[in-house]
Amino acid sequence: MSKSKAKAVIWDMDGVIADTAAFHFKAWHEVFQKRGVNFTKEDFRRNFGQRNDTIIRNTLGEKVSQSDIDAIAREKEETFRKVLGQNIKSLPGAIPLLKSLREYGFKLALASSAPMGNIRLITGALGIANYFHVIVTGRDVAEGKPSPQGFLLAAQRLGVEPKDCIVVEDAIAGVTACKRAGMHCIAVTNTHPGDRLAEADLVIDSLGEVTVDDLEKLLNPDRQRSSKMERSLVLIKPDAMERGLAGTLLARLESLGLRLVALKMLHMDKELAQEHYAVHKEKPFFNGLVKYITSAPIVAAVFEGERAVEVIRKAMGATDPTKAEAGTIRSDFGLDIERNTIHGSDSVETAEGEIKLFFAEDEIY
Ligand code: RTP
Ligand code: MG
Repeated sequence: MSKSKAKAVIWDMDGVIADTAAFHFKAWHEVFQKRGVNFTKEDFRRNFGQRNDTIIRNTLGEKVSQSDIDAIAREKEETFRKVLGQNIKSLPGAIPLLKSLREYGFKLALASSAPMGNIRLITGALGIANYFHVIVTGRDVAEGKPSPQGFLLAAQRLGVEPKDCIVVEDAIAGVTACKRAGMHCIAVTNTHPGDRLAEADLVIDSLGEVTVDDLEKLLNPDRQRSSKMERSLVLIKPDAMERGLAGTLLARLESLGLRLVALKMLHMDKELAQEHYAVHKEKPFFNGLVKYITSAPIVAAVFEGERAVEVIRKAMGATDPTKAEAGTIRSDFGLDIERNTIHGSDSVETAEGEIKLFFAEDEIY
C-alpha cells in the first residue's frame, strides 16, 4: 500500500471554516443600499461563494465600470472586516478536522474567493494561519468559482494530482468548480440545503460528522476492503518494567506507524489478572501467570492503526522468546515463556474486551 502518496484537502474558508455569512450580507447590503439597490438575502444566497466582481456585475448590471467595481469591492471588504470585528467564530468540526488532517500528513490548501486581507484576519483569529501549505485567492486566477482554476492552481502548487485532492465547500459554485477540476468533494450544508449540493461526493450537515478515515476512503474506495483500522491493548509486563524498557517498547510500536491513543501505569490486582487471562484459567500455568503479572506495576496502552492487532503480534514475536523470530520484541528482550516482556491482543474481538478492562471510554483519545 502506497502510504506516503501525496494527498491534499483544499478548503474553502467562508461558510466552511468561518461563520461569516451574516457579516458578508450586512456589508453587501450596506454598500449596495448607498447606491440605491436593495440587495436581499435571496440575492446574497444566489451569489454566494463567487468573486466580488461577479457579484457586483450580477447586481448592478454589465455596464458598471472596472474602476467602480474595484471601489465597491474595496468598500465592501472594509465594511465586512469592520462589522466582523471580534465576532470571528469557526463552524463546528472544521478546526478539529484540520488538526487531524495535519497530524495524518495531508497537505492542506486554502482556496477562497476572499481577498488576502480577510484570509489573514480570519485564519489569524482562529489560530490556523500556519496550517495551510498553500493559499490561493480570487486574485491569483483569471476566473473565480465556478471555474476550476483556483482549485487546480492550489493542487499544482501543492504538487498533488487533482484526483488525490478533496475539496471542502459549502457553495454551489464551489462544488461545481471542484467537480470541473476532477477532484473529490465534501459539501457542508452550512449555507445551502443538501439537495442543491448533490453534485458533491459526500454531503454532510457538519464537519464534525467526518473523520480522517472517511476522507481516506473518499480518495481510495478500494481501501475500504483492504483497510482495517483497529485497536489493540498492549501491556508492558513486569520484566520489562524492571529493566526500564517501557519507553523503548512504546517507541518501537509508534515507529511502526501505530498511534498511541491511551496510556496508564497500574499495578494489576488478582481479580483483573484473572479476568484478563480468563481464557487460560484451566491451564496449568494460570496461577503462575497471575502471580507474575501482578508482581509489579505495569504500563497499559492502546494503539490504533491499520491492522494494529496483526502488526503488534508480528512485532512481539512468538510467546516463547526462544522461538521468537529475530528482531522481534520477545526475541530481543524476552527472558522466558513467562517473563516475555509484552502483551498484545490476539484478535480484534479480544482487543475490544481487553481494552474495556483497562480503560474507560473517556481515557481513550
Ligand atoms: P499474551 O497473551 O501475554 O500476549 O501472550 P500470548 O498471546 O503470546 O500467549 P497466550 O497463549 O495468550 O498465553 C498468555 C501468557 O501465558 C504464559 N504462558 N505460559 N508455560 C506455558 O506453556 C505457557 N504458555 C503460555 C505466557 O507468559 C503468555 O504470555
Ligand atoms: Mg494471549
